[in-house]
This record gives sequence, C-alpha cells and structure tokens, in this order.
Amino acid sequence: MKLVMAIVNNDDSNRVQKALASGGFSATKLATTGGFLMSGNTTFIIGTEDERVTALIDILRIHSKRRYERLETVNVSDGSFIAPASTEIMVGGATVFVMNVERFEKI
Ligand code: 2BA
Repeated sequence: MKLVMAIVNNDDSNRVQKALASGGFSATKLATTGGFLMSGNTTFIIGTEDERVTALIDILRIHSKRRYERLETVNVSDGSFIAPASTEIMVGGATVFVMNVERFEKI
C-alpha cells in the first residue's frame, strides 16, 4: 500500500477532489500554506493500493495541469505616470510524494 501526498493549487482543489471521488479514491483534504509564497494551497492525503498509484497520478496530472495565466499589473514610473501592463504567471500543477505504508488499519 502507498500513501500519496499531493499539494495542489487552491483553484484546482475542487476539481481534483471530485475526480478522486469519481475514481474511487478515499482522500483527506487539508488547507495548507506554501512555505515560499506563504499563500494557501491544498494538500490531499490518499491511501491506495500500489497498483492504483499510476491511475491516481493520472487524475492529479489531468486536473491540476500547469498553465499560464495573464496577470494585470501596473508599471509605476517616477510618479509622473502609471502605465498598464501585464505579465504571464504559471499556476496549477501538483507536487506529489508517494510513500510506502508499513501498516494500515481502521480500528
Ligand atoms: P511549486 O514547486 O509547484 O510548489 C508548490 C507548492 O508545493 C509549494 O508552495 C509548497 O507548498 C509545496 N512544495 C513544493 N515542493 C515541496 C517540497 N520539496 N516539500 C514540501 N512541499 C513542497 P510554495 O512553497 O509557496 O512555492 C510556490 C512556488 O514558488 C513553487 O511552486 C515554486 O515555483 C516557487 N518556489 C518555491 N520555493 C522556491 C525557492 N526557494 N526559490 C524560487 N522559487 C521557489
């Protein structure tokens, strides 16, 4: 058996949660905070059989795909004018850890 921890973007978390349930995976969803950006993300803890890990990672890949979004910003010059601008930022994706489970019980 494996324990999979998957950290996903908050924007993807509902989609991931629904897809996990549809795929028959039991999951626990935690509200977490990234140590670098200090912004909220979502961590799923999923216990599953070894042979289902590939199917699980496929679900995570499909529903938390990395993509670029345009972020509207402003360029402030020397205070005399403000120019609208925009920049592309990468969002989404998942950070996934797969661990061996020594023992699993529901008591
Ligand atoms: P990602 O690498 O996609 O990581 C997204 C979130 O996944 C991280 O949020 C963190 O909560 C978790 N995570 C990633 N790698 C991990 C690990 N080895 N152990 C435990 N948790 C892990 P943040 O820490 O807020 O990072 C957000 C994004 O900022 C990262 O996206 C990465 O693109 C960038 N980043 C993180 N640390 C960086 C650093 N030291 N220098 C430059 N960029 C960094």
